[in-house]
Amino acid sequence: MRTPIMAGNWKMNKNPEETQAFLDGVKGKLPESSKVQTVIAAPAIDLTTLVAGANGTPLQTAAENCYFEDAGAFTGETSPKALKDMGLDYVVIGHSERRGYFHETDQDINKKAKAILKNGLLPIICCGESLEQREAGQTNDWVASQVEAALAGISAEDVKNSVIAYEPIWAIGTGKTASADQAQEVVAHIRSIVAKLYDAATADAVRILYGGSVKPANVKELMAKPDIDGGLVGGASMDPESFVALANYQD
Ligand code: G2H
Repeated sequence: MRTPIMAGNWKMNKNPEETQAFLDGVKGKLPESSKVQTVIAAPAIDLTTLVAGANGTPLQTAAENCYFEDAGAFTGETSPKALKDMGLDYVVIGHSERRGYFHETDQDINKKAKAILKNGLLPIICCGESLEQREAGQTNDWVASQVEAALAGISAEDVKNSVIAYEPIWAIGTGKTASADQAQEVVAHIRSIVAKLYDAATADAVRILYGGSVKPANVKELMAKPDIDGGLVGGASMDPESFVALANYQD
């Protein structure tokens, strides 16, 4: 049995003061982590506030990116070791916005995943196809190649604890959600790729989220699908009431 995860991804939104207001808004309203794990991924400048406010609550914390070296002359980058020292739980890597706007490659994402795991954090590895790729019938092959590259050289044990997020680029921030059937189809395909690369036990354990315009109105239908283990939610994760509704989708 895989524990569901509802993860917010604030992207480049909110300052520390707004982060604190969000934490005050969700306080006491999130499910126990044995029922649904809740995670917020926030900008680096908000992480001190986020970690302090989440301490002692079920909320877990994530960075939205990091570098693959622990320290050194890498101006402007964030150390995975420092994130671990601060008390973070997860790091989102390979989001299509990072791949697209900041030219991150599959190789970068693989190095980041290894650095994150080495430091005792867990990666949330994003993958997903563009509209052109979907229309050309390339979705499954493309997503498989992204997952295979991201996981290269990572042990089955580490993969079992990691999280993969399927985010079709055409559904991100557009209001256009993939239908629950479309999401299930690709998420099941990703699980079959993990089974091929590792084994059935690893594929059975890894949590695979869907992301792309998830909101309280569509979360139940998505979460009813057998292979979808949660959501990576942008726009609808920023308002405390909306995030509380998403986290309590089972009620
Ligand atoms: C996809 C998602 C969060 P949104 O990027 O990762 O954003 O829910 O706004 O489509």
